[in-house]
Amino acid sequence: SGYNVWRSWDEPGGIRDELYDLANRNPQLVKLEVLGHTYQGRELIALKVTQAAKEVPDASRPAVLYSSNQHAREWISVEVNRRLLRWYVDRWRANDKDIKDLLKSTELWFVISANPDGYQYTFDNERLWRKNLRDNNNDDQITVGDGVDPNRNFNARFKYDEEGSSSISAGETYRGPSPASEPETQAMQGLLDRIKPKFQSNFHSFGPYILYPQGWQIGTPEADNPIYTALAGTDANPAIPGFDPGISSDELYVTNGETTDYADTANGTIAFTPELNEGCPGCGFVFPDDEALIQAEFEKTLPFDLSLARSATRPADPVSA
Ligand code: 0X9
Ligand code: ZN
Repeated sequence: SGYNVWRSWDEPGGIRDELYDLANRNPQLVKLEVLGHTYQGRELIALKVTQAAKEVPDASRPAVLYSSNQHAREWISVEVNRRLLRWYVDRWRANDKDIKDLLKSTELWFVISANPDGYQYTFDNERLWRKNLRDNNNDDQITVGDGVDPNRNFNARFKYDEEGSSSISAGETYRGPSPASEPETQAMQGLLDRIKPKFQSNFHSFGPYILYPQGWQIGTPEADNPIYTALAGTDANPAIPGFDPGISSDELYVTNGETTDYADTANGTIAFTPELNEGCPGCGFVFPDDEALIQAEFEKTLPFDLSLARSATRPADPVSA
């Protein structure tokens, strides 16, 4: 791809290949599942990571879901989540007792690219593409007016108002024609309903924030669940250093049809949206192609990510980062 660190979905040795490779090399720990297919036919892939992954039925152990790349251009979310996946596999392979015990009691799920069509498009065509590749006007080509925002298409307060999502197909927050109309949404929403994770971390950029439901609320909402503050931390002591924790509608802006609102409302999943850093002042969605900076962003989030996994067997009394 011409980058030092970033890799596209399709390229040989790219993200898709890596996921298959990881599953093939670790059959006792990793199970790869194809949840569905995108408009352009790419696989929507989830990995389950747990001891004897292929023998134990899905959702037989308390689950945590780590998801990323709903928004095509947010490459840092792919790298942070991919490194987290590898970190668990490496610790398990190194016989780290703590992680081995964790992976006997808990199942970790990873969706590294929730929007592989859009992700590939940011490599091949338009670096700042956000949405999926629905052909809104059915002209058999992708142009500026196409795409649905995957993070406005969920079946939670879908279309609640025009502030939190757009009716205009060319809009960056176009919600799509109906709740879960998109293959990407069906895959994620279906997975959430099936495994009913105790916790979800849905990585986005850019912040730094740790956002949590409900995102649809207008005005000054109150936290409805103290577990959120216990895990995200406080302004003075955030679970990820330098990040700003808060209710998403209050901290950032209002959304509807949003993933973590769905996860929380439908299944009681405690679901966070870490908005990762931009990597340099003014970089925005274009995090620098710099190994040290990318690795540092991953390491910064690791204690928070781990706290979710460690809390899965005791969700009412979580272990903070
Ligand atoms: O708008 C989004 O979907 C997320 N921000 S991003 O810049 N990555 O596009 C935020 C979603 C969190 N929910 C709310 N802010 N309500
Ligand atoms: Zn995003």
